[in-house]
Amino acid sequence: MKEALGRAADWIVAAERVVVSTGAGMSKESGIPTFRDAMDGLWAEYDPTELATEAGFRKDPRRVWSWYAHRRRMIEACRPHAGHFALAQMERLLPSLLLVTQNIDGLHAAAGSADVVELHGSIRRLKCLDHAHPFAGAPVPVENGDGGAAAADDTGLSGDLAGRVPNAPASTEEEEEDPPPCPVCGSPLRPDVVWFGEMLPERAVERAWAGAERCDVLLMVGTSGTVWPAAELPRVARAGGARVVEVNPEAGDFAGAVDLFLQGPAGQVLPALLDCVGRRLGAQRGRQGQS
Ligand code: BV8
Repeated sequence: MKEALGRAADWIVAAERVVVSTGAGMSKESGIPTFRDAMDGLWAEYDPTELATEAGFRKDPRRVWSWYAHRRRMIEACRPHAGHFALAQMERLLPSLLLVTQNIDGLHAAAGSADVVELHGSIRRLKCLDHAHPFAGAPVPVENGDGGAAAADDTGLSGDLAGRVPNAPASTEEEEEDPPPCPVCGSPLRPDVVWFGEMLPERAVERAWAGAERCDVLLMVGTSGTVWPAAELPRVARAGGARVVEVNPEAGDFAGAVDLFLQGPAGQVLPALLDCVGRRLGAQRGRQGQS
C-alpha cells in the first residue's frame, strides 16, 4: 500500500487539476449506511425504486417523507471523519481540486470543503413537489468536527442548509408523518434530492463532467459505480487523459477504467494520502526555496 500511496501522491502533486468523486462509502465511517452493504444498507430495508422516486412519493407521501425524515435525523447526528477533513485540506493545498459527490448528507461541507458539487442534491434542503419552490426555513448551521459552523459556499451546489425540517418529531419513536405543505403553493414538501428517474441538476452535471474531462487525476472514493450517470465519470476522465485512482475496501465495477487501486476505508486511506501529498509539496517548496 505504501508504494501505491506514493504513486498516487506523485500523480496528485504533479497534476494541474484534480477531481475527487465520492459515493456512499465515503460516509460509512461517519455512521451513515451505504446503499449496497448487505448488512446495514438502506436498500436492505427498503425498495429504493419504491421510496427514492417521485412515483413512490406520490403513491405514499407519508411513507417516503417519514423515510427521509428518519434518514435526516440519523445524518444530523453524524459528523465528518478524518477522510472528509483530509479532502478539505487537500482542496486548500492543491492548485485545483473539484469535489463531486453523490452523497446527500452535507458532510463534505461540514468538514470545510468550500466547493462541493452535489450530483444528487441534499437531504438537508427541501422543495415542493409541484413547483420546486425551495423551502426557506431557518438555516441550520452545520456542526463540523470541532463544533464550529462549516463554510457554506454560495454556489448553491454545496450542502446549504436552509430548511430546517418542519414538524420533525422530537420524540425518539419515529412515528410516520405527513409531508408539510409548501408555504407558497400548498403542494407537499419533498427532499431536494435527485430521485431515480429524475434528471441530475444541470449545473452540477456541467461542472462535474467538465471537471472530469479536463482533470489530470480523478480520485474516486467509496462508490460501487452502480448508479448512472455518476458511474460514467471515470470513463470521462480516462478519455480526457486522466489517471484514475480508486479508494475502496473492495474494487468497484469500473471495467478497467481504474489505473491505481488504494484498498482500504476512506477514513484511513485519505489521511495517509494527504500525508504523502503534504510531504511532497513540502519537499518541492524546500527545493524551490534553495534554487
Ligand atoms: C437519470 C439520492 C436521466 C436519493 C440517489 C444509464 C444512464 C442514465 C440513467 C440510468 C442508466 N441506467 C440506469 C439508469 C437509471 C438510474 C440508475 O442508475 N439506476 C441504477 C439502480 C441502475 N439512474 C437514474 O435514475 C438517475 N437519473 O439518469 O436521469 C434519466 C431519466 C429517466 C430515465 C433514464 C435516464 C438518478 C440517479 C440518482 C438517484 N439518487 N440518491 C437518495 O439518496 O435517497 S442514488 C444513491 O445511490 C446515492 O446517491 C448513490 O448515488 C447511490 C449509491 O451508490 P454509491 O454511492 O456508489 O454507494 P453504494 O452503496 O452503491 O456503494 C458503496 C461503496 O462504498 C461500495 O463500493 C463499498 O465497497 C464502498 N465502501 C464501503 N465502506 C467504505 C467504502 N468505501 C470507502 N470507505 C469505506 N469505509
